[in-house]
Amino acid sequence: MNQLHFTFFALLLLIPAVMATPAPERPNIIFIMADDHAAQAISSYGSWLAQIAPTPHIDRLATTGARFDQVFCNNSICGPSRAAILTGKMSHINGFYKNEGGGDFDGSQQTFPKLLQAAGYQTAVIGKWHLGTAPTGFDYSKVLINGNGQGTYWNPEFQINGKEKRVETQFHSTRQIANDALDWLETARDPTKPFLLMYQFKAPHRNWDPDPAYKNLFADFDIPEPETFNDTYGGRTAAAAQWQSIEHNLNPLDLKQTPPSELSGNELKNWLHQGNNHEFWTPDPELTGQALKKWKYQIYIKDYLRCVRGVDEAVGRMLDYLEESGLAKNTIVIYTSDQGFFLGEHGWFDKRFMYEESFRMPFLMRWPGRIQPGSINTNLFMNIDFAPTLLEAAGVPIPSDIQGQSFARGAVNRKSVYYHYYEFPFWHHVQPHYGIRTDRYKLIHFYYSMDEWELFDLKKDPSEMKNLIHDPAYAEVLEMMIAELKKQQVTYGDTMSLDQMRAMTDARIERTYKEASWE
Ligand code: SGN
Ligand code: CA
Repeated sequence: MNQLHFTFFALLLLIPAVMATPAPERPNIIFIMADDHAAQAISSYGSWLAQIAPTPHIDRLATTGARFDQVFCNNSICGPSRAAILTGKMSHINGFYKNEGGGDFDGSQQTFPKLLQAAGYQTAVIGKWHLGTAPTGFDYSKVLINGNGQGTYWNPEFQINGKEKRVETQFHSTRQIANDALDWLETARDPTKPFLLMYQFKAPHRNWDPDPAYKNLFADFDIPEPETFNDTYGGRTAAAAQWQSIEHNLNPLDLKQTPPSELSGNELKNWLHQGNNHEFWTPDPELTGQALKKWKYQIYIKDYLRCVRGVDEAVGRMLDYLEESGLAKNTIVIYTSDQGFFLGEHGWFDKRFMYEESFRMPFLMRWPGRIQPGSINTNLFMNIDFAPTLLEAAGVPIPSDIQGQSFARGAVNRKSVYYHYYEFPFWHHVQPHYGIRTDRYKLIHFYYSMDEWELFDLKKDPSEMKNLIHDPAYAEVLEMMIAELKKQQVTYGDTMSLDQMRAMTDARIERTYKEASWE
């Protein structure tokens, strides 16, 4: 056999072997996260807002991937949720418990972007970060730093790669972040490596200041109120004690009111923030009670949904780019939010409570070739599962200290999800609490300056209006739930005494990051 024939035969033998085990191509990952975007404001989740305020682009991820219906947050505020996502660990393990007085994120610890980077991924984060310290584990970062890390809708200030500061004056924050993400893909991506892009909006966070391009949306009609709009909180003491009600706590700044022209400095600031400390404010002494609440709701919900529209269109631009560039076929795309939000349910805005609206995170995921288009996943998942899931998807071993479980294969073995919220009294006066939720029941303990337990049967009472804690018909369920709660606390190592937990709430850990001097 001459050389040519040998090569030919060798090739013939090789081809089937190669076809049977193709070299695994590691997927790119685009992790899109909005701020305070409730599932109720994503049309594929089908709420009372779905027809009025559709999100056709975010919905594309549901039709080409999966909609996850039971994904929950460990601690429903910004920094703590983001820290849990990055580390795959609960707040008491990753050390980031609170936004207010909670210090800075310890960026020297293990995070999933660091592990991906070490495994050869090119990594970038663009947009909201809100963890104090500069991002670690990223080849490129451009994150919002003004407004104590919240960023602003207009003239947002960014920190680039932990060094250069830049105020962007041309576009609304949503458009700016969208431009920056596309620009990074187009000009900075290393085509020899897979990538992770964390693409994180400020919108639709308070004070819900949309791009003027959307100012006429919903202009000539009222948005319906949700069913529990006029909840009176019977049997739920902590719910009655909050400061996040539409009627009492939306302030003139939220409501886009023009302050008296003679005010300036602190006087102006105080005028704009009436309501933050539960002080009553109305634009007109005649406008009170239900009429005032309805008036405030319309302004709030319309601006919120206008901000969502901007995010939806930005997501559309990204999905179009992925199609046009050919990247779509090997890119995992996730859309989520750092937590849920109340859109008038129970009469509220904001989050923090372990009630469904704020505890639940929207989560849509496209993974070509792996997730059946149009599927709906109803497994119980948590934000601490994202890190191990993405590591597994990238073929990177999952470190044993990660507390979440990978759902890269579709499901995890879990009876309940665990929650623990610490921040009090500011903002919003929501009692610290912990609890568990199974497929059907939820048990919550509000413990800081009250000792109140709540039990809900989500099948019979999905809006959580009826606390069953003293209902003898649920005695057995309660016993089962208490046992499950204790089990989860041991599993996650959240076994502090109530006094130690209260100390976490009381701690005021200074941020080392200060807006003016963060150089
Ligand atoms: C700001 C808001 C609060 C909000 C927190 C936390 N007030 O302080 O209403 O709960 O952020 O939000 S504001 O008047 O300054 O907008 S989080 O998303 O960062 O957790
Ligand atoms: Ca948030």
